[in-house]
Amino acid sequence: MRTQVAIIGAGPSGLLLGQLLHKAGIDNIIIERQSGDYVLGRIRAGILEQITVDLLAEAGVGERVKTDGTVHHSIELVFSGKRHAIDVHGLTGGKVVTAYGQTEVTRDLMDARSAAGLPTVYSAANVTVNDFDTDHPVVRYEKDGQTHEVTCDFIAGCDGFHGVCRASVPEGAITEYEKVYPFGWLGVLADVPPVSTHAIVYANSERGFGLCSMRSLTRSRYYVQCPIDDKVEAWSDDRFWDELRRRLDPDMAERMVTGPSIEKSIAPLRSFVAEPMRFGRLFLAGDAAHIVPPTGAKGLNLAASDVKYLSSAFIDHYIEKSSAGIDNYSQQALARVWRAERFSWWLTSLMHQFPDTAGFGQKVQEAELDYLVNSEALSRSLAENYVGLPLDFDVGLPLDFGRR
Ligand code: RFL
Ligand code: PHB
Repeated sequence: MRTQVAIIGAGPSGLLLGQLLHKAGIDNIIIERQSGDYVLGRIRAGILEQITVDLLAEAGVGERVKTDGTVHHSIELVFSGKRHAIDVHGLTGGKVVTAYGQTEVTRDLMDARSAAGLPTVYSAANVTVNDFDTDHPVVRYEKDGQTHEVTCDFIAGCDGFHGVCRASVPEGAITEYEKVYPFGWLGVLADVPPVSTHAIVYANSERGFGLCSMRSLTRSRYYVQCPIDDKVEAWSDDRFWDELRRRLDPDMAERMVTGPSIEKSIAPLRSFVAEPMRFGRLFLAGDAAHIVPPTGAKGLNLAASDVKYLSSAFIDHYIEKSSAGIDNYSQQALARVWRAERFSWWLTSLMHQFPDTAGFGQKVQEAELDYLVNSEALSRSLAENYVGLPLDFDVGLPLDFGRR
């Protein structure tokens, strides 16, 4: 088979890229290792920047996020047993985020892809990406006992952190930056009304971090920081609810409705960036190129901004006959990636218990949080990062920035 762009991975990056390319008349195929049901079963992100919501609309799947998503105008920070609201909307000149699950984003994109009759190969085994340093890259995979070959102009590596694309780049051509955090997040999904529907709640406490999020007005997503080597089986539902309550302010702890979990898992926390994001005719996007700890809610949003840059680059190539987008892709994407890496690392450092936090470290975290909620400048910095930095920094900054 022959196509213009072969996309590896049917997570949000791959599906969104496929849809944007299709809208521009560019042929693509998606090759995914797992089954469609497996991909939809992964419970992950929940908060979308406006840029991501706008991109979904551009991809033709903007309706359900508008009707079923919940717009958040603020975020809430809990520390020293008290809750403080940050008016994100007011501090950013009217920007908001939308609570809408990654599962739903994926479902919307999958439905649109199958309605348009676009080719997706699920359950593809032993995918390999080859010859991307030539003008004729080839993707091979096995399915139903047969080997298949796709020749293409470009390969888009949208295959996540453990994918084959980044791993196929010669060692000397890539630089990796990594920070692994000494704890994990235990996440629980439950069909109970969220304790807060108007804002995500981020809690700093001497017992560790806690987070209250939502998927809908009847489905909640909550997390507690836990030791990295903890086993899910060690966390009964009762133990989880008890621990989360102890990390919140008394009012919220009292109001929180609990119930049986429908999903429970532990995720490690990591900061990671691979540079560059282009190797000849192979381009990396999303988690294949970078990981952020989930504290800033940036992973899915960064995947979306990569895909915006990459789809524009391919459109430049095929429609405008210009290589500028392709040549600039890595540098442009990495500029935004590093800003989000910094924000996610900072918020993670501020909110979690590290091995040396107890005592002095805890007091300094509380002092910084106190400064943050009482300083308009710091609150605005948090707010503008939370809603998402502009796609083009030069456009986003006032012309006299730095001279005032
Ligand atoms: P994905 O979603 O990992 O998809 C990659 C796909 O590639 C497939 N694949 C392969 N296919 C073919 N051949 C191979 N050899 C392959 N190897 C892998 C995989 O099966 C998969 O289907 O990457 P993508 O598309 O780049 O999307 C990234 C996002 O999924 C991720 O950044 C977010 O979920 C991160 N994240 C959050 N992001 C946000 O923006 N807001 C949030 O609120 C947020 N919360 C979170 C999160 C991630 C979490 N976890 C579990 C790490 C909360 C958590 C707990
Ligand atoms: C989620 O809803 O899963 C979620 C929300 C905010 C975060 C991380 C995860 O910072």
